[in-house]
Amino acid sequence: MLSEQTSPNNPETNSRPAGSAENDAGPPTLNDNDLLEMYRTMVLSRVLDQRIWQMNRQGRAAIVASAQGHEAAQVGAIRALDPERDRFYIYYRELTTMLALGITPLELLLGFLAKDGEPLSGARQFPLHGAIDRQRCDIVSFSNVVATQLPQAVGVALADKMRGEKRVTVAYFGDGASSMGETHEAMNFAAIHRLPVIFFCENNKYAISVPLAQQMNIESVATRATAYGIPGIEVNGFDPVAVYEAVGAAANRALAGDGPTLVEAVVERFLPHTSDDDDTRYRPAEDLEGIRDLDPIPATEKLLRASGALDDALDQEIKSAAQKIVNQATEDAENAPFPEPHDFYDQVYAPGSPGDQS
Ligand SMILES: Cc1ncc(C[n+]2csc(CCOP(=O)(O)OP(=O)(O)O)c2C)c(N)n1
Repeated sequence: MLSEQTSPNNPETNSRPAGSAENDAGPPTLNDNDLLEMYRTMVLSRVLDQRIWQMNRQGRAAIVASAQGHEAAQVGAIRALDPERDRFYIYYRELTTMLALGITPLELLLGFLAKDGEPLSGARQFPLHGAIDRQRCDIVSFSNVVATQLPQAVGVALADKMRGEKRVTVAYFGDGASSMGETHEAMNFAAIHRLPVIFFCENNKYAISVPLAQQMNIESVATRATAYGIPGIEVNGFDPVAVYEAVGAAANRALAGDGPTLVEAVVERFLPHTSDDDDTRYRPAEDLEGIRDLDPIPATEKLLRASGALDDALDQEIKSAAQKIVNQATEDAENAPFPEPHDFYDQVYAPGSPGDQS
């Protein structure tokens, strides 16, 4: 099923190449059941995100960078990848990505409440930071210093190429991060060595309070790809199918040895930068009203209803199941203990290494 939506930056097409792709074979076509599953994840992500935001306002949860508005882009990208094979160098706004990779709402909430059992850092880091190892899937987020994850992703992709391992590494980042020096170095190096990397930019048009026009003299982040001689694809990030197709083609290129691709998913940030930010100081209220009309969750619901894959009863079931899962996870996370002081270094030093104090 193909979406009727068009790109906010480019009303002509859903995706637009800025460079040339030698191997632009797309991924398998999605059917209604695939889209229904993606819709479930998007609904769950929205309910969980709203809960975390609410708990922050009640003083119960730490800082949160909301993924509201980014759900379709994140779920579409993961659908085109293989959680067991690929590597995910995420940034702080990846709640839907984490759910789509199989991290549970409880595990995510444990991080926001700094409770024991959180899988990325043992709840010793900023929420969604740390790493999960290969036994589950390779998720890495060492810090929120903007753009540092790009050279890290490129380094690990180089290692995979040298070892002859067939994996795709995805580096996630925002439009603001695309203006950083690390981004230039990472894309340049990955292009020269034809590394199996997807640079996945979620362009929500703001870097905290700085709008796009004040961080770059171009309209589309994807056009940066031309400078490195790699394909750059701008895609409507409110359309999960369009994102799936763009990322699937990029993954095929990477696995075929044709090198990196820059995929720019154009999205909107529905909430302030983080729960510590007040966007009323820099963002006009009308701007927010307009973008809410493009919300990808009702849009996907509409598509599924139009194709007959979703009716009132099923939609109700999906929405109440999400609410139930999040309610249970909230209760379990609140009842979970805080970590013990003695295992503070467990996530820092490898067992048996000089710093190991276990
Ligand atoms: C090197 C560096 N400079 C500044 C910051 C403060 N900072 C945190 S997030 C952010 C904006 C990033 O915007 P963008 O990359 O567009 O991602 P978004 O948060 O909009 O998803 C900034 C400037 C930082 N973390 N690291």
